Amino acid sequence: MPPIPESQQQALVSRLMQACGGSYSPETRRKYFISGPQWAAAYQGQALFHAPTRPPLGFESVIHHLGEIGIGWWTTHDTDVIPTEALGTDRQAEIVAGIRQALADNGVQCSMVTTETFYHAVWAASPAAEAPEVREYAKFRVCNTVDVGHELGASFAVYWPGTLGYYVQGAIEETNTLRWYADALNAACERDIEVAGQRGRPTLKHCLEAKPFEPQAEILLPTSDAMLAFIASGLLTHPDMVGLNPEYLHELMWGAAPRAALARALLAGKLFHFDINDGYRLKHDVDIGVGLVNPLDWLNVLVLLRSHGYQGPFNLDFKPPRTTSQFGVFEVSFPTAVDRFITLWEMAGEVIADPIVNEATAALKAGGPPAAAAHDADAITRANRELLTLHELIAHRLVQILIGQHRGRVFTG
Ligand code: GLT
Ligand code: MN
Ligand code: MN
Repeated sequence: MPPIPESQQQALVSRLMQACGGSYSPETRRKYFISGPQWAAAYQGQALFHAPTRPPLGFESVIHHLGEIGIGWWTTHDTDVIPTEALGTDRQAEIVAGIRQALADNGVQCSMVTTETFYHAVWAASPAAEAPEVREYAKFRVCNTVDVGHELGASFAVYWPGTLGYYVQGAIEETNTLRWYADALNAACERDIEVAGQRGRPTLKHCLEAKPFEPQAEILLPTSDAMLAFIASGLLTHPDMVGLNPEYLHELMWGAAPRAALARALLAGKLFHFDINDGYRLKHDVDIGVGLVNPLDWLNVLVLLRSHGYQGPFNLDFKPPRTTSQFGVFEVSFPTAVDRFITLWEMAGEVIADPIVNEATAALKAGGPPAAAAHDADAITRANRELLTLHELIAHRLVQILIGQHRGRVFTG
């Protein structure tokens, strides 16, 4: 192939996108509770060893593109859209009014707001630092985010306490830090009760998000399970208002089965919100688009969620790769992520309705004939021996559904 002139490269990408097929209409996409984060769309590709590869992007452009694609909800950190020095000022009110306008103009709603308590130098020793001024400032920040959330019509607030941990041992006392962190969350819940009352709105759902490592070496609340223990620890004054925002990759990062982590959250009644993406075990938070790495696991995750009535929010917390251009972020990255999610979600419905999966599952639950002696381990084993092969058959069936083999798709060479 001859070199492709720069002026023809976008057209080539668009033509191949069309050729891929399998995309849903914006109307169909809007039926799912899928949200697009400001920080994902505006991510410039920077990292510790990486310079940015894309230009900065404001909320007007992001909201406009999400509306066009058919992503009906938008999420943001306070400082993704409001400069740190403008927080809580008249300038904030102007910006928030501009966001409301952009949302209304593009048919997009704000579902979630979150406080950046990790990027600015003030958080070097975490939002629950020893210095009381830092902790008071953290309270101001989370309360201000609650205000912004109500102003924008959000229903969820997320907390990722990125720097709640340490690099070097012995410098902090963990129980103090956790108590201080709880103080900030308690302040946010109190503020929420007050503002929701004034505005006649329901209170927000406050969702804790764990990440096992990065940016600190050691993290005090590294997993969703640690967060559940924290919620139940007695440190929170409104534990009923606080639940989880698990992230698929963050559970995978520490070596967990994300589906099992979600199951534990469901049992606790704390699956409030879900960050969807993909990546690899025991590696960095690469935030790859949902289903690009582990589609079979994703299918299984969605079977669990669908069968427990969890319908969203599904927050596209991925980072378009550095190799993707600004044009590609909205031409390829976001639409393909949404469309893979929708397809996997609908396939999960197929799994739930599949006669083979259902009969196999029912047979496993029915078990073999009761053994003559209830405490005869060998007899019980024999009575169920052949049925247990169904585990592998079910796993095969899930792969068949994933790759379309259940509909006769075979390799023809
Ligand atoms: C950051 C983190 C994400 C969180 C965001 C919310 S910030 O990008 O890695 O997983 O969801 O604070
Ligand atoms: Mn996340
Ligand atoms: Mn992540």
